[in-house]
Order: sequence, then structure tokens, then C-alpha cells
Amino acid sequence: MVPPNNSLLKPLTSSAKRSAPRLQAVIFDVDGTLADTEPEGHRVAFNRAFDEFGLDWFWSVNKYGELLSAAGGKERIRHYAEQHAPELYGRVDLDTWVARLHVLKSDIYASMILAGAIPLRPGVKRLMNELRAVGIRLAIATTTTPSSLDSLIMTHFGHRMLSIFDVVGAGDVVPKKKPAPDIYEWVLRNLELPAAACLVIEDSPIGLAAAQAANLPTVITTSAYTTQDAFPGALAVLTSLGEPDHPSSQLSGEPLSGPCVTASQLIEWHACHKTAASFQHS
Ligand code: XBP
Ligand code: MG
Repeated sequence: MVPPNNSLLKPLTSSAKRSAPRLQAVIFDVDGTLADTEPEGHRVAFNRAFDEFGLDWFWSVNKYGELLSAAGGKERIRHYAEQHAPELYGRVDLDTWVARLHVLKSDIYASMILAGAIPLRPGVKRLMNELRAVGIRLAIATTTTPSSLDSLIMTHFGHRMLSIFDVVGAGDVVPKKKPAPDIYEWVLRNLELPAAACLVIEDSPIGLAAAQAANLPTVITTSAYTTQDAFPGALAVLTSLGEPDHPSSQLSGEPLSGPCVTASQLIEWHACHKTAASFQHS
């Protein structure tokens, strides 16, 4: 753990100091939040896997947007088979068949990511470095497969995911995927922190619902598929985390006080969270 460096923090307002517990961990979603992986990453990998599997399935950009209502790759394949391929959905070995197809898709996806197909979103690496520098722990809560996340982190940080994140909740560690709160509750248990001491960064309504159901204050950075969505109850909604030379635009919620989301901005928002007082007893 990197020791706190309080010189990097701006002073909190007096109301912020009074109202909330200290921010101790930031929990990041992956797809759409760390990187815009869905339209040109996961979707393309699914289509290549279908091709290699001899399926005539093709998920267009628009169709894939609809299919994102089924969180998780295996769940998405099952959902599509149920609607479009009843003969496959009726197989007695459906679970094994879906798992094999999904392993193939995940291998294709990892190769694409390791080849640098998808950049991190603006501000992600900067904010993570800032948070670690002030002693705030990092964690992951995602529906995506652990090997897919590890490829993304290796590619952009040059380290395995567990050297950056204290806790990684990914894939099938919980049976019920987002919008169920289970993955966030699993991460909180493993961080050994109450929800009140944490803050989430998400990109989708499904992710926001999962975090809110676990009582976690949530900042949204909208992604390719979620720019038109509503995010009621989010702490702040922005177009990205931004960089000093690539400013974020605020869409709603707590005001952003500079061009980009910094560690001190997250601390300030977290401290001002209006339901923080009730969280103190959770
Ligand atoms: C988004 C998802 C993922 C990916 C595919 O996850 O629903 O399932 O689309 O990943 P999140 P896998 O926003 O929670 O990161 O194929 O590896 O399941
Ligand atoms: Mg997401």
C-alpha cells in the first residue's frame, strides 16, 4: 500500500468534514468505465468466435447495444440463443456449449486487447495513480471475465491486475451479476470496508443499479452505449474522468471544480454525499 501523501489533497469544506466518513477505497467498473471495450472489443470478439464456431450469428453495433441488457458474456450468449436459436437453446449440454464458446471469445478478446486494440479512457490511469498516491485503495467490481481484465491491465499498466487493485471482483465470483448488488457486496466484504467508506465509478444504468443496491455512492462516466441514459441518484454524471488537456463535461450532479476528476475532487464529492450520515451506521 502506498502511504498517504496529504500534500496532494485540497482542504475539505467544513460541511464536508462534518458529514461523512473518510474515503478509503474507490471501486471501478471495467467495461465502459476503464475502457470503451464493448462496441469494438467484446462485440467483435463475440462475432469472431461465432464465425470460428460455425455459427451464422452476427451482432451489429445496434443489436449488441440491446443485448447489453443481459450482463455477462455467457449470459448474453444464452439470452440470444433463447430468442434466436431454440434448437441450440434446447441442447442438453447447453451449459458446456456456452462455456466453450465463451472461452473462445475470451481468448480472442485477450489477443485483441494485448495487441493494443482498445485504449484506456481519458483520466483513468492518472486518477488511479493519484488515488494510490494519497493512500486510497483501488478495487474492481465487474461482470467481465478475470483474464479479460488482466489483459487490459497488463497492456496499459505493464503489471498484473492484483498488483494494482487490492480486490478484484470479476466474472463468476458471484452467481448473480449486475444489476444485482452481489458483486459490490463481495468486493466490500473482501476490502473489509463499509459502503460508506467507498465510492464507485460506473458507466451504465445496470452498474449504477448494482452499486446503489449495495448503498455505494456512484460517479458515472458515460460510455459509447450509455450517453443517452438517465442516471438518477448518481453523485455526478460526466462524459469522462477527463485530463487537464482533455476536459470532462459535467452532465448532472455535484459540480466538477476543474477540467477533470481528481483524487481531491472524489474525496470532496464523497464527503458531501447527502446520504452519508445514514451510511455511517451500515
Ligand atoms: C460488462 C459486461 C461484460 C462484457 C463481456 O461488464 O456485461 O459481460 O460485455 O464480458 P462491466 P465477458 O460493465 O460490469 O465491466 O464476455 O468476459 O463476460
Ligand atoms: Mg460497465
